Amino acid sequence: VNRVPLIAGNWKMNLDHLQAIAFVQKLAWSLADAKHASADAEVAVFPPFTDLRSVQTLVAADSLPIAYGAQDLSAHDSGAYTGEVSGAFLAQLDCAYVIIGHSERRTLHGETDADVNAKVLAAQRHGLVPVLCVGETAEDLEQHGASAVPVAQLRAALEGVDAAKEIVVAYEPVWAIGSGQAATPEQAEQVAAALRGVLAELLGDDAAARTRILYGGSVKAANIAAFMREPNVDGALVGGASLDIDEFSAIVRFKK
Ligand code: G2H
Repeated sequence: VNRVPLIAGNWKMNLDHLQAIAFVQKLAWSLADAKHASADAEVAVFPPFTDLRSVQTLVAADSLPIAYGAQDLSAHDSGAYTGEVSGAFLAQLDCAYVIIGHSERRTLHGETDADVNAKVLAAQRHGLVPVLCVGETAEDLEQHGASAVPVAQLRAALEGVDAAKEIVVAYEPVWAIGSGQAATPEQAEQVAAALRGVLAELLGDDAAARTRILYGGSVKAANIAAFMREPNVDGALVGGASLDIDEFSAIVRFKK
């Protein structure tokens, strides 16, 4: 199976409205710029909720080759959930993707494996592709090795999931997030291979072969190619380096 690489920029709570618009325009120019090599990857950005409408308008106006999604969604479809955003609303904004279970949500907002599972199911109900984040802390790594916690998180998140619907998995070791200390490509490959094994077991061989597994955690232009050379790594979820247009443009143009 030929998996199209996905380079996803997770802006987190960064870039205000004007910066967001400027960034998407610059990214579109960069992708179209014939002076540079073409990007062989699908490119996606994940702005704050408040800029999804603007990004939708920009992308639709010029049919820009930029996918986008939200950084979170509610597990519920509608109702008395003050401050929450439904997958139905994200679908109306033509979001293709939604990040679910990022370690910052798990750690800072107490999201459990059950919450993450409910959100994955909610995303699929509304036709959104979940970008499901799993990863171990430094303590988990020391106590259980690299794969145990991500594998357990993936199993929990996939409960009741429809194998026919697309899902993206992002392996993000918590110790590598925003730390400048990325995992080695070999570490990422080892866990990605274990995650693909779980996908095969729970969703079947076809779904496992189709599913893109991203690496995330201190990805930058200087290290993206090494990750992409690993057979089970199909792209990257990029945080800090996705906020710099030159850096992100270089990342999406990685050459193995
Ligand atoms: C991990 C990653 C993006 P960074 O959070 O999801 O961020 O690239 O800044 O480590």
